[in-house]
This record gives sequence, structure tokens and C-alpha cells, in this order.
Amino acid sequence: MNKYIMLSNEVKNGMEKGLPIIALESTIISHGMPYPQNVAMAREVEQIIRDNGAVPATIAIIDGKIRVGLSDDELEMFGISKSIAKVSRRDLANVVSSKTLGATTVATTMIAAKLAGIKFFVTGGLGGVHRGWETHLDISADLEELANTDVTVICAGAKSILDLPATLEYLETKGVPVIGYKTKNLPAFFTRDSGLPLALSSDDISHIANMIKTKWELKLQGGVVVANPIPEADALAPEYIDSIIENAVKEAEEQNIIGKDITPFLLGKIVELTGGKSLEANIKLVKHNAKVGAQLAVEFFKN
Ligand code: PSU
Ligand code: MN
Repeated sequence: MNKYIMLSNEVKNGMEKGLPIIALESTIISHGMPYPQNVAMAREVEQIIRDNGAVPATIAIIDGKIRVGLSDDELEMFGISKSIAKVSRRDLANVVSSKTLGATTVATTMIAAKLAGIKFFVTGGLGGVHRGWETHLDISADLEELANTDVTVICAGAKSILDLPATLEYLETKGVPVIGYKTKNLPAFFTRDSGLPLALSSDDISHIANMIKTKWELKLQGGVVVANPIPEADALAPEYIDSIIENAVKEAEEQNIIGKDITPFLLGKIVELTGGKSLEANIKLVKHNAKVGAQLAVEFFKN
């Protein structure tokens, strides 16, 4: 094992027993949701993964180590503290070597998962190509990581804070399969349908597991996205949430928020403008992803 990786006992035992391990990110806790709902979400998601036959491994950087599997107190700390760095690929070596606290994004959670030998990762939404890239280029390192790192990410698509058509095109260029689970179109996080058709879709978990296995056996390096729409009952009305997102994006522009701050700013604004409705939907979709992700990993490692 890489010297910077430190496994929790639960993860270590799970690996020894040959159970499927599911990586979870910590930026969704520290920068993606308010306290205390973030911590409650993190605990519930871990439990759903256990209940579905897999082992949760929430990933974060503590004291010079990439920790794979956090204690209850550590989850609490990442939820409540305001002084945790959001760590993407660029920032990883600095935060590890300076022994400060860091929350992992999709990109760095994939990197850690790969180092620990974990093949599946459940989250809410991906980073992507930001709206307005024509004049101000901003592309999440998540996309490049998906191009390079062999981890499957189960998510609810991406929020339309992003330019979703450009994000899909970028993933196509990089050869990243985006598979709609029980949907022919890309889900848009709070809503089930972005209107953008996907090249790949399946209603059958075992078919998806097989495709992933085949991709890696073909030595096609890089990740896979399994796009799992928010359950019907939890989805928000598209006109409602789209206008909120428009307003949030406008406010970010007015305040000249850029770089790594933009995604957390927009996520926080959306929670504020919806009076918490978006947060409820966000939690529901992550839990649904946890269930589907665990089922997929169990299927993948069968026999
Ligand atoms: N999108 C969400 N919730 C999140 C994030 C994105 O709906 O919490 C977080 C993830 O950690 C993702 C990161 O990897 O934001 C992307 O940030 P950036 O755009 O700066 O790469
Ligand atoms: Mn960016």
C-alpha cells in the first residue's frame, strides 16, 4: 500500500474479507452542504452502503495521511470546521506534505481510491465545464481525472450550474463512458432529465458491471460515470430550480467569485435561495446513489 494511505479498521477488515469497498468524498461534507445535515447525510450514506453488502470508505486528508475510512468524530469534524481546505489534484501534495486538514473532491477521491485499490465511488454530482467558459475558461479537474483514473463514479449527473452539453462533449473527447442507469438522458442532479441524450444506457446492473469489467480488461484507462437520476418523488420542478440556479450564477458573476470557490459558493447560494429544499433533494439523491453504487459493486465482484 502507498505510504500516504491509511486504512480504517473497517476498511481493512472489509478488504481482508474480499468485500466490495465504496469510496466517498469529503468535499461534499465540508463544502457541499451545511452543518449538521452534512454529517447526518455522511453517516446515513455509510449505513446504506453497509446495508447493501459493501463497506463505506469516506476519504479525507488528516495529518499527512490520506485517510480511507473515517471515525464518527472525524466525520463530525469535517462537517463542522470552517478551516478545511478543498483539495483537488493540484492541491493534494501540498496539503499532504504540510499535514493540514483537507477534504477530497471527486478528482482526489478517485486518486485516493486508486492508490487504495478501490474501484467504486459514490457521490452526488460531478464537477464539469462551467457556464461562460467561452470567455472565462473553468473546467473541473474531475473531468481530467475521469479521463485517467480507473474508478467508477456513481452520481446523479451534474448540476446545471455547469454547461452540461459542454461537459458531456468533454467527457466524450476524453473517452469516458457515461452510462445512464434507467435513463436514456443525462440526469441533471435536482431533476431527472437534462434533455441531453446519452450514448449509453442500461436498466440492468449486471450489464453495467460487465461493461466496466470489459473496459478495464481492454486496458482502456480511465473512469466510468454511472448516472443515476434522483428518485421521481424527490425531484424538484425544473422551472423552479433552473431559475434559482440562474440567479445563483448571476450572483457569483457579480461578486466575481472564481476558481475553486465558485462551486461551493453556488451550492451554498442554491440552498439559501430554496430555503433548504435543494438540500433535501441533494441528500435524497446521494442516498439513492449509495444504494445503487453498492449493488453495482457487489455485482461487479460476484464470483
Ligand atoms: N457538485 C455538487 N456537489 C459537490 C461538488 C460538486 O453538486 O459537493 C464538489 C465535489 O467535491 C466536486 C467539486 O468534485 O465540488 C468540484 O469542484 P471544482 O468545480 O472546483 O472542481
Ligand atoms: Mn474550476
